Amino acid sequence: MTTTRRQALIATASLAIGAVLPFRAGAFVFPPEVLQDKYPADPSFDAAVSLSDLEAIAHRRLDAMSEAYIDGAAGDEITLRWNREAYDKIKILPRVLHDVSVVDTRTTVLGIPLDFPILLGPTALHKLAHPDGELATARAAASAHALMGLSTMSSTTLEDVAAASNSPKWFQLYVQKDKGFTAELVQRAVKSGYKALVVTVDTPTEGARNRQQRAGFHLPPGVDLANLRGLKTASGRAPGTEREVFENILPDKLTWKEIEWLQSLSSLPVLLKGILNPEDAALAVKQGVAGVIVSNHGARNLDTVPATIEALPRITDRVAGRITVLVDGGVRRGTDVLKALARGANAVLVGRPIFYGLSAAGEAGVVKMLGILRKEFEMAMALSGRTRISEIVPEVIWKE
Ligand code: FNR
Ligand code: LAC
Repeated sequence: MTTTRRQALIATASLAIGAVLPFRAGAFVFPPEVLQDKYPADPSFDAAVSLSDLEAIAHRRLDAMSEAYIDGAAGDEITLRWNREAYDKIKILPRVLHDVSVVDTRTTVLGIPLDFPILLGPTALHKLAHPDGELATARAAASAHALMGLSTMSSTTLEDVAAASNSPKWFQLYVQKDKGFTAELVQRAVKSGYKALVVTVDTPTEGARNRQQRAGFHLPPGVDLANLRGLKTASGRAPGTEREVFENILPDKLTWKEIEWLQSLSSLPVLLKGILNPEDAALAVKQGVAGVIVSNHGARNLDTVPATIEALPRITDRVAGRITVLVDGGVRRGTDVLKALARGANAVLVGRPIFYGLSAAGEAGVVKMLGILRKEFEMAMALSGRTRISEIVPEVIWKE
Protein backbone atom coordinates (compact mmCIF):
# COMPACT_ATOMS: atom_id res chain seq x y z
CA MET A 1 0.00 0.00 0.00
CA THR A 2 1.40 3.34 -0.94
CA THR A 3 1.22 6.23 1.46
CA THR A 4 0.18 9.54 -0.01
CA ARG A 5 1.57 12.82 1.26
CA ARG A 6 -1.85 13.51 2.74
CA GLN A 7 -1.85 10.30 4.77
CA ALA A 8 1.70 10.95 5.90
CA LEU A 9 0.78 14.44 7.05
CA ILE A 10 -2.24 13.27 8.98
CA ALA A 11 -0.23 10.45 10.55
CA THR A 12 2.46 12.96 11.55
CA ALA A 13 -0.08 15.38 12.99
CA SER A 14 -1.78 12.54 14.88
CA LEU A 15 1.49 11.05 16.13
CA ALA A 16 2.72 14.41 17.31
CA ILE A 17 -0.38 14.62 19.49
CA GLY A 18 -0.40 10.95 20.44
CA ALA A 19 3.20 11.08 21.57
CA VAL A 20 2.45 13.51 24.34
CA LEU A 21 -1.15 12.78 25.19
CA PRO A 22 -2.32 9.63 26.91
CA PHE A 23 -5.01 9.14 24.26
CA ARG A 24 -7.59 6.54 25.03
CA ALA A 25 -7.56 3.41 22.96
CA GLY A 26 -8.95 3.80 19.46
CA ALA A 27 -6.97 3.84 16.27
CA PHE A 28 -7.10 6.81 13.94
CA VAL A 29 -9.49 6.00 11.16
CA PHE A 30 -8.34 6.59 7.63
CA PRO A 31 -11.10 6.77 5.07
CA PRO A 32 -10.92 4.03 2.47
CA GLU A 33 -10.66 6.26 -0.54
CA VAL A 34 -8.20 9.10 -0.46
CA LEU A 35 -8.80 12.44 -2.06
CA GLN A 36 -6.10 13.76 -4.32
CA ASP A 37 -3.78 16.34 -2.88
CA LYS A 38 -4.88 19.34 -4.87
CA TYR A 39 -3.48 21.80 -2.41
CA PRO A 40 -0.29 20.71 -0.68
CA ALA A 41 0.31 21.58 2.95
CA ASP A 42 2.18 24.77 3.67
CA PRO A 43 5.94 24.27 4.08
CA SER A 44 5.82 25.75 7.58
CA PHE A 45 2.90 23.54 8.66
CA ASP A 46 5.05 21.02 10.52
CA ALA A 47 6.64 23.79 12.58
CA ALA A 48 3.30 25.26 13.75
CA VAL A 49 2.83 24.84 17.51
CA SER A 50 -0.14 27.07 18.26
CA LEU A 51 -3.43 28.10 16.67
CA SER A 52 -1.92 31.51 16.00
CA ASP A 53 0.84 29.82 13.97
CA LEU A 54 -1.84 28.13 11.86
CA GLU A 55 -3.64 31.46 11.57
CA ALA A 56 -0.45 33.11 10.29
CA ILE A 57 -0.13 30.43 7.61
CA ALA A 58 -3.78 30.93 6.63
CA HIS A 59 -3.25 34.65 6.29
CA ARG A 60 -0.49 34.01 3.79
CA ARG A 61 -2.46 31.45 1.83
CA LEU A 62 -6.08 32.61 1.73
CA ASP A 63 -7.14 34.87 -1.12
CA ALA A 64 -8.14 38.37 -0.02
CA MET A 65 -11.88 37.80 -0.38
CA SER A 66 -11.93 34.56 1.57
CA GLU A 67 -9.73 36.04 4.25
CA ALA A 68 -12.08 39.02 4.62
CA TYR A 69 -15.08 36.70 4.86
CA ILE A 70 -13.51 34.31 7.35
CA ASP A 71 -11.67 36.74 9.59
CA GLY A 72 -13.99 39.72 9.27
CA ALA A 73 -16.66 40.64 11.78
CA ALA A 74 -19.36 43.29 12.13
CA GLY A 75 -19.03 47.06 12.30
CA ASP A 76 -15.80 48.24 13.88
CA GLU A 77 -15.06 44.68 15.04
CA ILE A 78 -15.10 45.77 18.67
CA THR A 79 -16.79 42.60 19.90
CA LEU A 80 -14.29 40.60 17.86
CA ARG A 81 -11.53 42.19 19.95
CA TRP A 82 -13.51 41.78 23.18
CA ASN A 83 -14.07 38.06 22.52
CA ARG A 84 -10.30 37.61 22.82
CA GLU A 85 -9.50 40.28 25.38
CA ALA A 86 -12.08 38.95 27.82
CA TYR A 87 -10.35 35.55 27.88
CA ASP A 88 -6.96 37.19 28.29
CA LYS A 89 -8.14 39.18 31.31
CA ILE A 90 -9.34 36.12 33.24
CA LYS A 91 -6.68 34.76 35.59
CA ILE A 92 -6.36 31.13 36.65
CA LEU A 93 -5.81 30.20 40.30
CA PRO A 94 -3.99 26.83 40.39
CA ARG A 95 -3.86 24.16 43.08
CA VAL A 96 -0.59 22.31 43.66
CA LEU A 97 0.52 18.99 45.12
CA HIS A 98 -2.41 17.14 43.60
CA ASP A 99 -1.69 13.92 41.76
CA VAL A 100 -2.11 14.97 38.15
CA SER A 101 -0.27 12.03 36.58
CA VAL A 102 -3.48 11.05 34.78
CA VAL A 103 -5.63 13.80 33.34
CA ASP A 104 -8.99 12.73 31.97
CA THR A 105 -10.61 15.18 29.55
CA ARG A 106 -13.57 12.98 28.71
CA THR A 107 -17.10 14.28 28.96
CA THR A 108 -20.58 13.71 27.55
CA VAL A 109 -22.62 16.26 25.64
CA LEU A 110 -26.27 15.47 24.85
CA GLY A 111 -25.58 11.81 25.45
CA ILE A 112 -22.57 11.74 23.12
CA PRO A 113 -19.34 10.64 24.78
CA LEU A 114 -16.49 12.95 23.84
CA ASP A 115 -12.76 12.50 24.44
CA PHE A 116 -12.45 16.23 25.11
CA PRO A 117 -14.89 19.17 25.37
CA ILE A 118 -13.93 20.96 22.15
CA LEU A 119 -16.30 20.83 19.16
CA LEU A 120 -15.96 21.96 15.58
CA GLY A 121 -18.52 24.76 15.28
CA PRO A 122 -20.85 24.99 12.29
CA THR A 123 -19.26 27.31 9.77
CA ALA A 124 -20.13 28.00 6.16
CA LEU A 125 -18.21 27.29 2.98
CA HIS A 126 -15.13 25.31 3.96
CA LYS A 127 -14.14 25.09 0.29
CA LEU A 128 -13.07 28.73 0.53
CA ALA A 129 -10.11 27.49 2.60
CA HIS A 130 -9.38 24.14 0.97
CA PRO A 131 -10.71 22.33 -2.12
CA ASP A 132 -11.68 19.29 -0.01
CA GLY A 133 -13.86 21.60 2.11
CA GLU A 134 -16.18 19.95 4.62
CA LEU A 135 -15.08 16.43 3.59
CA ALA A 136 -11.63 17.25 4.97
CA THR A 137 -13.20 18.64 8.15
CA ALA A 138 -15.40 15.57 8.61
CA ARG A 139 -12.44 13.24 8.20
CA ALA A 140 -10.38 15.32 10.57
CA ALA A 141 -13.17 15.17 13.13
CA ALA A 142 -13.09 11.37 12.93
CA SER A 143 -9.27 11.20 13.15
CA ALA A 144 -9.21 13.54 16.13
CA HIS A 145 -12.30 12.00 17.77
CA ALA A 146 -14.26 15.24 17.75
CA LEU A 147 -17.87 16.20 17.15
CA MET A 148 -18.53 18.30 14.06
CA GLY A 149 -21.27 20.84 13.48
CA LEU A 150 -22.21 21.19 9.80
CA SER A 151 -23.60 24.47 8.53
CA THR A 152 -26.72 24.76 6.38
CA MET A 153 -24.37 26.91 4.28
CA SER A 154 -21.80 24.20 3.73
CA SER A 155 -20.15 23.87 0.34
CA THR A 156 -20.66 20.08 0.42
CA THR A 157 -24.02 18.38 0.82
CA LEU A 158 -24.97 17.17 4.27
CA GLU A 159 -25.31 13.65 2.85
CA ASP A 160 -21.75 13.62 1.48
CA VAL A 161 -20.39 15.01 4.75
CA ALA A 162 -22.26 12.36 6.74
CA ALA A 163 -20.80 9.65 4.51
CA ALA A 164 -17.26 11.03 4.77
CA SER A 165 -16.61 9.87 8.31
CA ASN A 166 -18.17 8.11 11.23
CA SER A 167 -17.70 10.85 13.82
CA PRO A 168 -20.86 12.18 15.47
CA LYS A 169 -22.28 15.25 13.73
CA TRP A 170 -24.85 17.95 14.39
CA PHE A 171 -26.69 19.88 11.69
CA GLN A 172 -26.89 23.66 12.01
CA LEU A 173 -30.16 24.91 10.63
CA TYR A 174 -30.79 28.25 9.03
CA VAL A 175 -34.57 28.31 8.89
CA GLN A 176 -35.50 29.11 5.30
CA LYS A 177 -38.25 31.38 4.05
CA ASP A 178 -39.65 28.27 2.42
CA LYS A 179 -41.06 26.20 5.31
CA GLY A 180 -41.37 23.08 3.19
CA PHE A 181 -37.72 23.33 2.22
CA THR A 182 -36.78 23.78 5.88
CA ALA A 183 -38.74 20.68 6.91
CA GLU A 184 -37.05 18.77 4.09
CA LEU A 185 -33.62 19.87 5.32
CA VAL A 186 -34.47 18.55 8.77
CA GLN A 187 -35.61 15.23 7.32
CA ARG A 188 -32.41 14.97 5.26
CA ALA A 189 -30.37 15.58 8.43
CA VAL A 190 -32.33 12.91 10.32
CA LYS A 191 -31.94 10.42 7.48
CA SER A 192 -28.20 11.05 7.28
CA GLY A 193 -27.69 10.35 10.97
CA TYR A 194 -27.05 13.83 12.38
CA LYS A 195 -27.50 13.71 16.13
CA ALA A 196 -28.88 17.18 16.88
CA LEU A 197 -30.30 20.30 15.26
CA VAL A 198 -28.45 23.51 16.04
CA VAL A 199 -30.85 26.31 15.22
CA THR A 200 -29.09 29.62 14.74
CA VAL A 201 -31.27 32.30 16.30
CA ASP A 202 -28.98 35.35 16.23
CA THR A 203 -29.23 36.14 12.54
CA PRO A 204 -32.64 37.66 11.73
CA THR A 205 -30.73 39.84 9.31
CA GLU A 206 -27.16 40.24 8.18
CA GLY A 207 -24.70 42.26 10.27
CA ALA A 208 -22.73 45.24 8.93
CA ARG A 209 -19.83 43.14 7.74
CA ASN A 210 -17.78 45.88 6.22
CA ARG A 211 -14.60 43.89 5.65
CA GLN A 212 -16.54 41.28 3.73
CA GLN A 213 -18.43 43.96 1.78
CA ARG A 214 -15.26 45.85 0.84
CA ALA A 215 -13.76 42.61 -0.43
CA GLY A 216 -16.83 42.10 -2.67
CA PHE A 217 -17.80 38.76 -1.18
CA HIS A 218 -19.30 36.31 -3.67
CA LEU A 219 -19.25 32.58 -4.23
CA PRO A 220 -16.23 31.72 -6.40
CA PRO A 221 -16.56 29.16 -9.22
CA GLY A 222 -16.85 25.63 -7.87
CA VAL A 223 -18.25 26.75 -4.52
CA ASP A 224 -21.98 26.71 -3.91
CA LEU A 225 -24.51 26.38 -1.10
CA ALA A 226 -24.70 22.66 -1.67
CA ASN A 227 -27.57 21.96 0.74
CA LEU A 228 -29.73 24.63 -0.81
CA ARG A 229 -29.56 23.44 -4.42
CA GLY A 230 -33.01 23.65 -5.87
CA LEU A 231 -34.14 26.40 -3.56
CA LYS A 232 -36.12 29.03 -5.46
CA THR A 233 -34.46 32.44 -5.29
CA ALA A 234 -36.02 35.76 -6.27
CA SER A 235 -33.84 35.97 -9.38
CA GLY A 236 -34.53 32.36 -10.29
CA ARG A 237 -30.81 31.43 -10.32
CA ALA A 238 -28.48 30.05 -7.69
CA PRO A 239 -27.36 32.70 -5.20
CA GLY A 240 -23.90 34.08 -5.94
CA THR A 241 -23.47 37.58 -4.62
CA GLU A 242 -23.30 38.47 -0.95
CA ARG A 243 -26.83 39.87 -0.91
CA GLU A 244 -28.29 36.83 -2.67
CA VAL A 245 -26.40 34.40 -0.43
CA PHE A 246 -27.56 35.97 2.80
CA GLU A 247 -31.06 36.85 1.67
CA ASN A 248 -31.61 33.22 0.91
CA ILE A 249 -30.48 31.82 4.22
CA LEU A 250 -32.43 34.24 6.36
CA PRO A 251 -35.94 33.46 7.52
CA ASP A 252 -38.89 35.85 7.17
CA LYS A 253 -39.69 35.29 10.78
CA LEU A 254 -38.13 33.17 13.51
CA THR A 255 -39.83 33.20 16.91
CA TRP A 256 -40.50 30.73 19.74
CA LYS A 257 -43.46 29.50 17.70
CA GLU A 258 -41.15 28.38 14.90
CA ILE A 259 -38.84 26.73 17.46
CA GLU A 260 -41.80 24.72 18.68
CA TRP A 261 -42.54 23.76 15.09
CA LEU A 262 -38.92 22.67 14.57
CA GLN A 263 -39.07 20.56 17.73
CA SER A 264 -42.14 18.81 16.33
CA LEU A 265 -40.45 17.93 13.03
CA SER A 266 -38.18 15.24 14.42
CA SER A 267 -37.00 13.63 17.62
CA LEU A 268 -33.56 15.23 17.31
CA PRO A 269 -32.54 17.39 20.27
CA VAL A 270 -32.66 21.10 19.44
CA LEU A 271 -29.95 23.53 20.51
CA LEU A 272 -30.39 27.27 20.14
CA LYS A 273 -27.22 28.97 18.92
CA GLY A 274 -26.69 32.63 19.60
CA ILE A 275 -28.00 33.18 23.12
CA LEU A 276 -26.51 36.10 25.09
CA ASN A 277 -29.39 37.22 27.29
CA PRO A 278 -30.25 35.20 30.45
CA GLU A 279 -33.94 35.98 29.83
CA ASP A 280 -33.75 34.13 26.52
CA ALA A 281 -31.89 31.27 28.22
CA ALA A 282 -34.74 31.00 30.74
CA LEU A 283 -37.28 30.90 27.88
CA ALA A 284 -35.18 28.22 26.18
CA VAL A 285 -35.44 26.05 29.29
CA LYS A 286 -39.19 26.67 29.36
CA GLN A 287 -39.46 25.76 25.69
CA GLY A 288 -37.85 22.41 26.46
CA VAL A 289 -34.89 22.68 24.12
CA ALA A 290 -31.90 20.46 24.85
CA GLY A 291 -29.38 23.24 25.09
CA VAL A 292 -28.14 26.69 24.21
CA ILE A 293 -24.94 27.91 22.65
CA VAL A 294 -23.77 31.18 24.16
CA SER A 295 -22.51 32.86 21.03
CA ASN A 296 -22.25 36.23 19.35
CA HIS A 297 -21.69 34.51 16.02
CA GLY A 298 -17.98 35.17 16.20
CA ALA A 299 -18.77 38.92 16.45
CA ARG A 300 -20.08 38.82 12.89
CA ASN A 301 -23.60 40.11 13.53
CA LEU A 302 -24.14 42.84 16.13
CA ASP A 303 -21.08 44.81 17.10
CA THR A 304 -20.55 45.88 20.75
CA VAL A 305 -22.45 42.97 22.27
CA PRO A 306 -20.41 41.50 25.13
CA ALA A 307 -17.74 38.89 24.80
CA THR A 308 -19.27 35.46 25.13
CA ILE A 309 -17.06 34.42 28.05
CA GLU A 310 -18.40 37.49 29.85
CA ALA A 311 -22.04 36.67 29.05
CA LEU A 312 -21.61 32.99 29.94
CA PRO A 313 -21.81 32.99 33.78
CA ARG A 314 -25.11 34.90 33.82
CA ILE A 315 -26.55 32.25 31.55
CA THR A 316 -25.17 29.24 33.41
CA ASP A 317 -26.48 30.79 36.64
CA ARG A 318 -29.93 31.19 35.15
CA VAL A 319 -30.03 27.79 33.50
CA ALA A 320 -28.72 26.14 36.67
CA GLY A 321 -27.80 22.84 35.05
CA ARG A 322 -31.26 22.19 33.59
CA ILE A 323 -30.06 22.12 29.98
CA THR A 324 -26.71 21.91 28.21
CA VAL A 325 -24.79 25.17 27.84
CA LEU A 326 -22.04 25.51 25.25
CA VAL A 327 -20.03 28.58 24.34
CA ASP A 328 -18.06 29.79 21.32
CA GLY A 329 -16.19 32.93 20.28
CA GLY A 330 -12.47 33.60 20.61
CA VAL A 331 -11.42 30.18 21.93
CA ARG A 332 -7.81 29.85 20.80
CA ARG A 333 -5.94 28.31 23.74
CA GLY A 334 -6.40 25.38 26.09
CA THR A 335 -6.53 27.88 28.94
CA ASP A 336 -9.62 29.42 27.26
CA VAL A 337 -11.33 26.03 27.35
CA LEU A 338 -10.48 25.71 31.05
CA LYS A 339 -11.93 29.17 31.73
CA ALA A 340 -15.14 28.45 29.80
CA LEU A 341 -15.70 25.22 31.72
CA ALA A 342 -14.92 26.94 35.03
CA ARG A 343 -17.64 29.42 34.15
CA GLY A 344 -20.11 26.62 33.69
CA ALA A 345 -20.00 25.64 30.01
CA ASN A 346 -20.28 21.94 29.22
CA ALA A 347 -18.03 22.32 26.19
CA VAL A 348 -16.73 24.92 23.73
CA LEU A 349 -16.82 25.26 19.96
CA VAL A 350 -14.28 26.79 17.61
CA GLY A 351 -15.08 28.56 14.35
CA ARG A 352 -12.27 30.36 12.55
CA PRO A 353 -9.53 27.93 13.66
CA ILE A 354 -11.14 25.27 11.41
CA PHE A 355 -10.41 27.47 8.41
CA TYR A 356 -6.85 28.09 9.63
CA GLY A 357 -6.24 24.36 9.79
CA LEU A 358 -7.92 23.73 6.44
CA SER A 359 -5.95 26.45 4.73
CA ALA A 360 -2.63 25.27 6.19
CA ALA A 361 -2.99 21.58 5.36
CA GLY A 362 -6.60 20.48 4.73
CA GLU A 363 -7.62 17.49 6.84
CA ALA A 364 -4.21 17.24 8.55
CA GLY A 365 -4.45 20.91 9.43
CA VAL A 366 -7.76 20.47 11.24
CA VAL A 367 -6.43 17.39 13.02
CA LYS A 368 -3.41 19.39 14.15
CA MET A 369 -5.52 22.36 15.24
CA LEU A 370 -7.68 20.12 17.44
CA GLY A 371 -4.64 18.27 18.74
CA ILE A 372 -2.92 21.46 19.81
CA LEU A 373 -6.01 22.78 21.57
CA ARG A 374 -6.68 19.45 23.24
CA LYS A 375 -3.07 19.12 24.41
CA GLU A 376 -3.07 22.69 25.72
CA PHE A 377 -6.30 22.04 27.59
CA GLU A 378 -4.84 18.95 29.16
CA MET A 379 -1.74 20.91 30.19
CA ALA A 380 -3.95 23.65 31.65
CA MET A 381 -5.83 21.04 33.69
CA ALA A 382 -2.66 19.43 35.01
CA LEU A 383 -0.97 22.75 35.75
CA SER A 384 -4.03 24.04 37.58
CA GLY A 385 -4.27 20.83 39.61
CA ARG A 386 -7.44 19.40 38.02
CA THR A 387 -7.65 15.86 36.72
CA ARG A 388 -11.29 15.54 35.71
CA ILE A 389 -13.81 17.78 33.99
CA SER A 390 -15.98 17.74 37.13
CA GLU A 391 -13.07 19.34 39.01
CA ILE A 392 -13.13 22.42 36.77
CA VAL A 393 -15.18 24.55 39.13
CA PRO A 394 -15.57 28.35 39.48
CA GLU A 395 -12.69 28.38 42.01
CA VAL A 396 -10.30 27.66 39.13
CA ILE A 397 -10.67 31.36 38.33
CA TRP A 398 -8.96 34.08 40.35
CA LYS A 399 -11.45 36.48 41.99
CA GLU A 400 -10.23 40.09 42.05
C1 FNR B 1 -19.45 31.31 11.07
N1 FNR B 1 -20.47 31.06 11.99
C2 FNR B 1 -21.62 30.42 11.57
N2 FNR B 1 -22.60 30.14 12.47
C3 FNR B 1 -23.72 29.49 12.06
O1 FNR B 1 -24.59 29.25 12.89
N3 FNR B 1 -23.86 29.14 10.77
C4 FNR B 1 -22.93 29.38 9.81
O2 FNR B 1 -23.08 29.03 8.66
C5 FNR B 1 -21.77 30.07 10.22
N4 FNR B 1 -20.81 30.40 9.31
C6 FNR B 1 -19.65 30.98 9.71
C7 FNR B 1 -18.64 31.21 8.79
C8 FNR B 1 -17.44 31.76 9.19
C9 FNR B 1 -16.37 32.01 8.18
C10 FNR B 1 -17.23 32.06 10.56
C11 FNR B 1 -15.93 32.61 11.04
C12 FNR B 1 -18.23 31.85 11.47
C13 FNR B 1 -20.27 31.35 13.42
C14 FNR B 1 -19.57 30.19 14.12
O3 FNR B 1 -20.40 29.06 14.21
C15 FNR B 1 -19.13 30.55 15.54
O4 FNR B 1 -20.23 31.07 16.27
C16 FNR B 1 -17.98 31.55 15.60
O5 FNR B 1 -17.12 31.38 14.51
C17 FNR B 1 -17.21 31.38 16.90
O6 FNR B 1 -16.20 32.31 17.00
P1 FNR B 1 -14.64 32.03 16.61
O7 FNR B 1 -14.26 30.68 17.14
O8 FNR B 1 -14.57 32.11 15.11
O9 FNR B 1 -13.93 33.15 17.27
C1 LAC C 1 -21.67 33.64 8.55
C2 LAC C 1 -23.00 33.03 8.36
C3 LAC C 1 -23.10 32.18 7.19
O1 LAC C 1 -21.33 33.91 9.71
O2 LAC C 1 -23.42 32.39 9.49
O3 LAC C 1 -21.00 33.96 7.56
